[in-house]
Amino acid sequence: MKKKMVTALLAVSMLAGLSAVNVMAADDDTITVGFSQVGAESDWRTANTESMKSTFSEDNGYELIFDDAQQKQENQLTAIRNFIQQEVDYIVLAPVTETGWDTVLQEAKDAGIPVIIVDRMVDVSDDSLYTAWVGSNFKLEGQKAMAWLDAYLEAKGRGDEEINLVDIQGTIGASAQIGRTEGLEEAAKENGWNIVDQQTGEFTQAKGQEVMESMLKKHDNINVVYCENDNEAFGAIDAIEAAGKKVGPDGDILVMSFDTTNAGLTDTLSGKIICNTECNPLHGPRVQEIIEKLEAGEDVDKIAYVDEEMFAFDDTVKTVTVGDKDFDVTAISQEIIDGRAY
Ligand code: GYE
Repeated sequence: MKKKMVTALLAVSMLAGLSAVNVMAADDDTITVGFSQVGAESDWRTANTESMKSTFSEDNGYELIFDDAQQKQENQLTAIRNFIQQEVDYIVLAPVTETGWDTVLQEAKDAGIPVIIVDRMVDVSDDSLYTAWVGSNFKLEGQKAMAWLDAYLEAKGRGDEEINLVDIQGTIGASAQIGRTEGLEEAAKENGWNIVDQQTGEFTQAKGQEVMESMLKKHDNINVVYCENDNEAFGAIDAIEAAGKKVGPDGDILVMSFDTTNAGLTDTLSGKIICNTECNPLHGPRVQEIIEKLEAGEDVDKIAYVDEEMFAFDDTVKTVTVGDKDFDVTAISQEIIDGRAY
């Protein structure tokens, strides 16, 4: 760990007549974590960053080197190489997209630095290039959302209607996009729904709005907008309302979303977002647990999925089934929103 710094501190402390042993001990206890974060594109991401920063605090015995890659993989590659040079104890990577990590993760492995992947996955030829991954089952999220839509339309007597969906996708190539898009496409096929348009909104409100505006100009028959995160939904809702259409249970268009951030659930309470499938961003303590186990020489799970909930505007649909598993759907209330951590 930061050998040059320890040497420098030793020299200074010896000159000052301090105990070199104390300096060594203090430095040895601190665990240095380099965290390469995707960016700050969404409310989800902000909550994720806060979770990491509050967990890997000085008070908790960590030194966190935080790098915001501004949604660019090349920035993440640079950050990881800097972490290796700084001889951090652990590298934590929230990868923007799945591919393109083999070389830099091999460099980390050669340097003997364990890499923990959070949130989205990496697609590497050799799984030993990372120690552990923790995040969400994005395909399952999409499947749950679609099972909800199927049950909702059925309950509203619209089971036999022609249904036209548009998909505002996340960052193309990100696990959250890949899984949620897959969940939608498979369900559309099964149920005979039309996906009339599909474009990326880059997980941002501004792009979500822009994409929705262009879709509304091209199609006058949209029944459902499937937004792959809350911020895209905020932009889409603005665009729909600006075009003179109404969102919500009694409106022209149903907006669906993922993340269940505070603002997202507030829009769910009003029905602007009809169904919101949780994606939990509070990964700080989960990564900390992995690091603590590694420090203690214990085994860690290679892959760990987080349990997630579902919220809807009302209780029309109380449970959904995906495969052989049932998932509860909670009708959102202000009390629930106030009691949540993000
Ligand atoms: O849904 C979105 C964020 O990868 C799960 O990234 C994450 C996604 C999340 O920008 O809001």
